[in-house]
Amino acid sequence: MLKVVETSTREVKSLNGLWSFALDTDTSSSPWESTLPGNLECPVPASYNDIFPNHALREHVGKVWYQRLVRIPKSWKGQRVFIRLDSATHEGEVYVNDTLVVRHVGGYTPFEADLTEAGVQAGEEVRITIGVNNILTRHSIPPGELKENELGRTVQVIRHDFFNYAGLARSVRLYTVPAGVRVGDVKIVTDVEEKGGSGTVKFDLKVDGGDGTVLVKLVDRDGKIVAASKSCSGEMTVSNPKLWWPGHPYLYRLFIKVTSANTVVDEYNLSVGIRSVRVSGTQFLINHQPFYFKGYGRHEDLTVIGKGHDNAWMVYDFELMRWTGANSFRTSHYPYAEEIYDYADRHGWIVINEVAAVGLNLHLGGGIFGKDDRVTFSREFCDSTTQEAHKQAIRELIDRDYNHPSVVMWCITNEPGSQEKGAREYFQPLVQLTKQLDPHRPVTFTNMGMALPDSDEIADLFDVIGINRYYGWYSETGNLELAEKKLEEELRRWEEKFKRPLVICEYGADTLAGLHMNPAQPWSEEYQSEFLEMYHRVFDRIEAVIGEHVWNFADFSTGPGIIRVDGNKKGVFTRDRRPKMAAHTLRKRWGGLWEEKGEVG
Ligand code: GCB
Repeated sequence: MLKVVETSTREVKSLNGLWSFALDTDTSSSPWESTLPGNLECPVPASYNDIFPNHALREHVGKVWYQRLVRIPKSWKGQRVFIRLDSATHEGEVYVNDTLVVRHVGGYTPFEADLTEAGVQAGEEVRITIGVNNILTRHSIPPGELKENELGRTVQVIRHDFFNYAGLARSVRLYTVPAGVRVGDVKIVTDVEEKGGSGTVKFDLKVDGGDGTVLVKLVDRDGKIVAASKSCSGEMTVSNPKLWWPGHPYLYRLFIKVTSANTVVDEYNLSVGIRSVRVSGTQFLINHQPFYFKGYGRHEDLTVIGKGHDNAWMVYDFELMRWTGANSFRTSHYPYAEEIYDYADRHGWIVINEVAAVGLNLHLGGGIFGKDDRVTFSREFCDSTTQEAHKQAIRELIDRDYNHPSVVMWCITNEPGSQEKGAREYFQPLVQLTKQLDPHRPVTFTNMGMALPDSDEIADLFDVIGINRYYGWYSETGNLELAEKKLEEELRRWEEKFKRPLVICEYGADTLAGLHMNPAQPWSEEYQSEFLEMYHRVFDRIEAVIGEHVWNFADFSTGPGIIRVDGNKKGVFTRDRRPKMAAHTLRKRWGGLWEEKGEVG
């Protein structure tokens, strides 16, 4: 699916703003046929849960409805008009007047519908109604289950440690494409010669709606054409390219023009960063140089708007990460808003891009999710239908984010029950699919503490092993001396057995901002700092460790639970982004504020 851009042949209209809003329990069986009842309004983009100080809305299980009247611009006559939702969590259905135009399952990837096919005319006013369902089942990604409680009420059981925010948390837009011949898709792969000297940009264009002549130009930031082609697919060589480096990105632009009967019928363009990514032995190489990941596991999580995308907070978060000296992050535990990857491309951030496959694990420790006697990868929980949904989530993520230079690796699951019977059968086809869809990027997963080097069934399938560990927190609580010994012993076993790069994708301790203790005790700012310092000592002793992502960048909202006080408090920053002592500890280690040297075309 093409990213939405404005060009001489394509226009965009944002539908962000206030929409009428109602719960399914308050609406008729076909709410799209008339005006929604009541007078609630909900902003888009935003999760709806925290907008209303009301249990019924915050803990709603099922569908909600958004509705608004939209005028299709008169000037759009003769164009094809699409509606595009950047996400609807976890399932969306869109009606234009009384017609269902699209239904989509999967809460963190975009979908769209051709409104022209539904008979929509330029100049007309239409009623757009969007149903959004937040239910997670064992066949969804992420999986969950519905249960009935003793009051006969349906409750949503989730198996992940973040609040089940839902709604339209990202942009909704209308856009046009030419009615006839037009660019349908474009995929870019770049590479860099080992000795420098030249780079290559492979491109693969799809032209829809008939035959046209194509012109593809790669242009540098001064507007100079550095390579051009008249084919739909091919490889362009750029001599002495300006490379896209972490912290020092350079973006070219690829301009695509489609001509038919001597007239330009479509124009499209996108940014291209020339860089290579490879794994060699225990190293992760970007442009043939070893790269060390410093940064965070994060969440899309803000007060009031939940997982809503907001540009002010986005820039602030990137600036805070840069202030600590971080160079990278993981989109734990789902694909983030597209604006975040565009920003990362322009500012040289490295992204480990994660599929929303979290909670494929019935036996996770820590007491967070309770006890369960079932086998995770079996007919009882994650079965072949779940696996199909998981494949679809991988396809949609790779399709959406293939062209981002910032994305260096796909993470196809977080902390599955990878020591369990059936895990290998479940994951092998998923790794295969990922590599088939993108043979150029390494694939990883994050392993959890119950699947050790000798019991994990899947680690050898991956190019890089992501490891989440909590010695000194969930075990050896308060005893960093013993935690240090155990952590080192275990990491050495991973290194010896798998001889490939290890990225520590999570390590952290819940910390109450403002709580100080001497000597340091769990929950205090001192303990979080000493905990991180202990992990860093161990990482520095182990060659295969090529990255450290602290859990978490900021405190975040979770479901209720006896080990969560107003959410998860492992943030280096509070939920409103005030630094804890750990932020200063990380600045010392990571070098603090780095200078931005981006050159963006
Ligand atoms: C984990 C999970 C993450 C949790 C974290 C914690 O291993 O991957 O989602 O939030 O632990 O704090 O318990």
